[in-house]
Amino acid sequence: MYSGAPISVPDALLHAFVLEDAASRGDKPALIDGASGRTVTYADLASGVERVAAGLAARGFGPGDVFGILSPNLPEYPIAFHGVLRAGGTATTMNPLSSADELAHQLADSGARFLLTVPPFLETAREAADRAGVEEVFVFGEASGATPFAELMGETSGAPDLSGLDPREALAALPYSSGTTGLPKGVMLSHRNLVANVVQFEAVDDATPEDVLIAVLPFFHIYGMTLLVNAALRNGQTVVSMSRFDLVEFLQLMQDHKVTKAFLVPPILVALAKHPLVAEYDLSSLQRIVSGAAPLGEDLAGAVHKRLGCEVKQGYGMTEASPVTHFVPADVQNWTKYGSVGPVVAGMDAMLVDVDTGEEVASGARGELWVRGPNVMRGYLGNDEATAHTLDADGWLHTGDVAVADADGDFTIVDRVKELIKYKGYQVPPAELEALLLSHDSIADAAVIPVPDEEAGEIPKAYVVLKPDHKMSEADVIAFTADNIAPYKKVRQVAFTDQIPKSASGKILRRLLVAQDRGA
Ligand code: 4UV
Repeated sequence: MYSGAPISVPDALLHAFVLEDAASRGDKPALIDGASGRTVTYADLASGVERVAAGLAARGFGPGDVFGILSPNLPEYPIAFHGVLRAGGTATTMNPLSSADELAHQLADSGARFLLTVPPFLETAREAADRAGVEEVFVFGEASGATPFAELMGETSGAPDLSGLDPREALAALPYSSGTTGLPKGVMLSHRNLVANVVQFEAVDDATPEDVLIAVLPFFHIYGMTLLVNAALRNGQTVVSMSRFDLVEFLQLMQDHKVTKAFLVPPILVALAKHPLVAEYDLSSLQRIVSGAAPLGEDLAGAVHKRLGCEVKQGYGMTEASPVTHFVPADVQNWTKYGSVGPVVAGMDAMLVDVDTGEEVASGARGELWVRGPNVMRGYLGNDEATAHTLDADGWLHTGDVAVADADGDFTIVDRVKELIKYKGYQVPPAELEALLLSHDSIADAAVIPVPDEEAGEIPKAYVVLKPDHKMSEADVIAFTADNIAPYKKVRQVAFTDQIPKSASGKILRRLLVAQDRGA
């Protein structure tokens, strides 16, 4: 077993912990909209959160209630997120690329009472909200058919007394993750889980209020939520937000705002290593790039370091762990173990376990990574079976990732035993695509596996069995998935076959299919 240094987690609610020093930071910019330069100061943030909470309380929203946020990164996003928490409620953060079906599922499953979106997504949001029985839809700005977010912020006082709320029990966030198997599920993260992960991250980070971060990773995903919203705002950093990735805009913002630290995913490092435009910008302020959410090639990391001259380090985590469990500490100099995600963070235990026997493996051997600590979720919402499958009685979270640890206690992720596909760091659950494919009139059976891809990391490939006398082309299958789910989840390769390999109990033999595909 590997154990991080002990930590003490304050008994605080997340918004109170994150915003502890916000009001006293006054006019210092907390968030800047990359596209327009619109700024939310720390004072705006502190007062905005109180106003949102007061407006929600006036609408009878409070502890036990869920609020959906469906928005790209905007400087006001953290005001909404922490405002919901300050009202005693839970935020379920949603991927803006989702289809109406996906949104309706998340809204209904989480029992969301309210939904906040932006005008361009309102039509899809409204459809999903109506289907899921959401009571009121808000928009940043204005659009017909929704209440302006500004209306929620009309009251300056009236935020409730939350002294009765237990940070260990109350849920702060409910992001969705497919975990090791099946469809996306609500990950119950308590205030304590998320406070703990900020403390754990701070123990390995060297944040200062002089730091400027670029927020190109989405705030709705746990990587952005914890590092770019919670840790950054707790530490008085300035966050430059981007609502979508565009390489030119990204480079321009890094240069103009003198960004010091960048949390990224491997596909952006591919662009930084290779794209000719990168040479035209002055990125000398950049001290460190952290890559996470998907495997980072050693050569790629080395190439980025060589080209930009900044540190390149990795973090590793998952939604179910709030998310950070491994991180290369900021105080480690001249780090060149580019393939490694570093040691387990403070306050956590980690163990590598033989997948077949459940026994701890010998030092240096591969095993499934299990982690345990105060940042591990309370469970999946309304799904005890999936919770029991992932969290064991001793509190170990079975990550579904295979890792090795070296003599220094630095871990390297080498494989994945769970079903998940990661497209550019985004979750693509094969079970969701398989269920969709099976709903097509011409498809008798289907299985979806990851195929390596240089830019995206992995892409989903469908093996499809057609019904007798039915015809579909590869393009038909791809178009059918593209029409029904978020664009990043669509099937990108198709193979037609006579039979999907399955176990006696009917489970798809994914490893066999992957091996056959690699040999094909
Ligand atoms: O649940 P999720 O979508 O969560 C994430 C979280 C990424 C983070 C978190 C904290 C960090 O400091 C950081 O750098 C990145 O993506 O997906 C979880 C799965 O993503 C894969 C792995 O399969 C997880 O179970 N994954 C995440 N980070 C890495 C990774 C990595 N560095 N290398 C390989 N796979």
